[in-house]
Amino acid sequence: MTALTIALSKGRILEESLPLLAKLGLDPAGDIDRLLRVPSRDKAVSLLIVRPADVPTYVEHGAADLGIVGKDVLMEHGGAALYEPLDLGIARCRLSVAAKKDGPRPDGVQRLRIATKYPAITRRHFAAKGEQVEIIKLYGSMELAPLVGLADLIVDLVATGGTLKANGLVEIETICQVTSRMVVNKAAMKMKHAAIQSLLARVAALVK
Ligand code: PRT
Ligand code: MG
Repeated sequence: MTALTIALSKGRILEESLPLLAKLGLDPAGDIDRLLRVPSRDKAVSLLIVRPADVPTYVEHGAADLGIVGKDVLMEHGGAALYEPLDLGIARCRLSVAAKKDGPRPDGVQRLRIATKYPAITRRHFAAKGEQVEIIKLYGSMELAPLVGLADLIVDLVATGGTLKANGLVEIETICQVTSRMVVNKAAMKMKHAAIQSLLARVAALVK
């Protein structure tokens, strides 16, 4: 039996991954609220519970063979060092640009200030439109930035739109759709080919 390690994104992606893991017989056999490494019901598979933004790092370096992570995180991190064979269709949302509803349209401003957790995606997006922007990196609660004059716009994830609305913000542009993906370490894909392919086939059958 080939041992496999899967890095899971703690938080909402983990919540949405649990039903899938259960169907695969890989549900955590331990307290996922406390433990950072838990065995799964299948003795050959262990699970790492890590911050979403750290999943690509664990998988790239081979500390985990596979991972479950949002497309937003992959795009920001740069996914070239990983395989991304499967879209799991979970934790669905979109990455959007938003502005203050009543505020003056920030058109014609010399250099827009954009608050975001996604500086690389934001820079690429505006550069592709020929716009130079000032990026203000935040780690959360981006919605606050325009309200207090920290930024003209934000780039953030939107699901229902409820958070934007509650803060008097409106979506002005969608950058991309986001779902969670299964990623695989490149060396593991060769060395543990049979075990990984069989797992991927079982996952694919569940999400198709
Ligand atoms: O704690 P840490 O900072 O490490 O991670 P985190 O807080 O980013 O984790 P968590 O649990 O929020 O999960 C983040 C991942 O879930 C993202 O990388 C996405 O792939 C996915 N995801 C899916 C979302 C959302 N939907 C989502 N709606 N992540 C965040 N949101 C937030 C959004 O930032 C905004 O504040 O929810 C709010 C908007 O939701 P609505 O429904 O009001 O539009
Ligand atoms: Mg968080």
